[in-house]
Amino acid sequence: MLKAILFDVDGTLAETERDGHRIAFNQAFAEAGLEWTWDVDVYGDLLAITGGKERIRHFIDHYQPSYPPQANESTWIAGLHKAKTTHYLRLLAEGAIPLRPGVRRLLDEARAQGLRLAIVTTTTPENVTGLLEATLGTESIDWFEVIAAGDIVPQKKPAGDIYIYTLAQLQLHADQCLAIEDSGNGVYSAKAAGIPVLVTKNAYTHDDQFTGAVAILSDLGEPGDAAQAHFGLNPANGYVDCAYLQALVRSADEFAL
Ligand code: XBP
Ligand code: MG
Repeated sequence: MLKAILFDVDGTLAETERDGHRIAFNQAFAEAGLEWTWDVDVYGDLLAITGGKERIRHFIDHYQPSYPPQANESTWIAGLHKAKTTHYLRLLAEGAIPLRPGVRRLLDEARAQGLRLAIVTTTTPENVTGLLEATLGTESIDWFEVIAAGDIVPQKKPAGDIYIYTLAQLQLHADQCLAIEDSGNGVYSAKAAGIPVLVTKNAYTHDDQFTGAVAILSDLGEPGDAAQAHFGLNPANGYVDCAYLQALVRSADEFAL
């Protein structure tokens, strides 16, 4: 029986990457006097690496091999990432990043039905509260019993750490929960914790491997604006509601890839 919905953030609650994080990284690079610009395509490749600090280091190692190593590079990267977060929070506060279709509707229904809610993300905790405040209002932060984010676990997605941590915080079993994710890394992470996963794809993750997902949709859908089912159970109403999520959990074994 479904007890809790575990929401990924970037790409799932909102399309934060192309016009949010990517812009903020570029603004931080320019501010630091670096001639690095992550265009839409390069950023799409870099999204294979989760975590902004890890992504910067990967970029240096694989795209800027001649870049002079900084004394204490980790501290330097952390400082650059902190600047990026400041730019990203400003973009959020300016209302640059709306929620994806169906997110607000599903959150409202889940709360009305007494389902427990959690956030399970690789992004920095301030980015989560910044997105929630900008799109749902400050009080929405309290809708989520757990906000598991960023460096709170030793290994980020695709490792299962962040989902295992969230189950422990909720004191629930994996089969009492359902994760909603957008990426292959996210599916891998939730599956590593034994949690059934619903995927809502986006432009950046369209060609990811979602092995193990119980269903793959274009988005959560809205009344009058149906979600497209790419794999697994098709939402009876054309959009994801709590009854659909309950059906997914009940039949998770039957529909998994
Ligand atoms: C997506 C990520 C994050 C963001 C950038 O997280 O991998 O690293 O791209 O945020 P998820 P930070 O899909 O798990 O929400 O720069 O704060 O890491
Ligand atoms: Mg994501």
